[in-house]
Amino acid sequence: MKKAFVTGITGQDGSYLAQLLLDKGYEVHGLIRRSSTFNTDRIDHFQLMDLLAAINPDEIYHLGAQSHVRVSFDMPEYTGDITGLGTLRILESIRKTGIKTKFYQASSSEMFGAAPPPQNENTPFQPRSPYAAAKVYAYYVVQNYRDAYGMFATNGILFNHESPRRGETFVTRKITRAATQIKLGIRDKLYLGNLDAKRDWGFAGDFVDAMWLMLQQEKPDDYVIATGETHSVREFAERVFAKLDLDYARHVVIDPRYFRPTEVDVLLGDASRAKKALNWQPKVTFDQLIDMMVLADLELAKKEKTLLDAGYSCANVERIS
Ligand code: F7E
Repeated sequence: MKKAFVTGITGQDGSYLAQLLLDKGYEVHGLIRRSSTFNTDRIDHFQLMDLLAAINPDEIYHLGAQSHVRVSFDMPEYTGDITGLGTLRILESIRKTGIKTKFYQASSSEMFGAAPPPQNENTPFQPRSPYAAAKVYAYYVVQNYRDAYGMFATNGILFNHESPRRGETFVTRKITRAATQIKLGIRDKLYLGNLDAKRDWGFAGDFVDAMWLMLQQEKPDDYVIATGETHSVREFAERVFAKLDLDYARHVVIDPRYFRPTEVDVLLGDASRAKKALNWQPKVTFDQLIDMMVLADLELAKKEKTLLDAGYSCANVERIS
């Protein structure tokens, strides 16, 4: 039985990937963030090494990170530590324990930043946030460990990927949550930042297939994973509200709090290498993704509505408004 070790297993991608691996018969181990107040910095790397030596996984998927771009401007050092150095810590633990494992690094399209679209594996990085800079660092460290120590280490450069399990502070989920609550009369406004930013949005469930495929290859390489379509935040909002027979312009309010000191204007991925080498392509279309998210959040909003009508207060309604 193959064994996998997944960091960030409680996140959106971690949950889809764990499901995929379990379906394939893997024994799956996961690492989650611990909310301990003890200072364990000096021994944490031992714990990681002990863990890796004990599990001896065939594959490691490193998805754990501080992954919110806006938050990285408020917490740049923490982001550099977790998102950048976190990757180095795992690679070092692999090297020192000498386990033979394949390693997947969750690299990001944010690394392309200001580079004009379309972006592929040969596009030079122009990071536009502390998050993106940390991911660039991790990307090069992965390549270095591959070259220096012959490790099977790959970078999956994933463009934005969403689902009903997406965190509620990312723009797609923020929109589907709010629009469905507005539909049910739970709230009236949605506060957003830059509506003109364009993203290549795919379905997270499709994208984790690509992660697994990368580790089944004979040789390690780096791959862009994207849909090859780009849409603005405005268009996403417009379509979500329209599905609910609502006009986004009546409910969306621009709030400067959500603007970023430097923005990534357009991301549009060219995943032809992955298509050719991995035989991977996305299955879920942009419209299907929106349908899936709206449907799931409509169910959630209905439950909230029932609770509110019964006199319960609903923390979530306050929190994301
Ligand atoms: O923003 C704009 C915002 O936070 C998308 C992460 O998974 O994908 C994600 O990073 C766009 C940006 O994702 C709001 O300015 C407008 O242009 O959903 P997002 P992201 O920054 O693209 C990449 C691939 C990753 O690697 C990251 O880990 O939407 N936008 N108004 C807003 N964004 C947010 N969050 N909230 C707003 O109110």
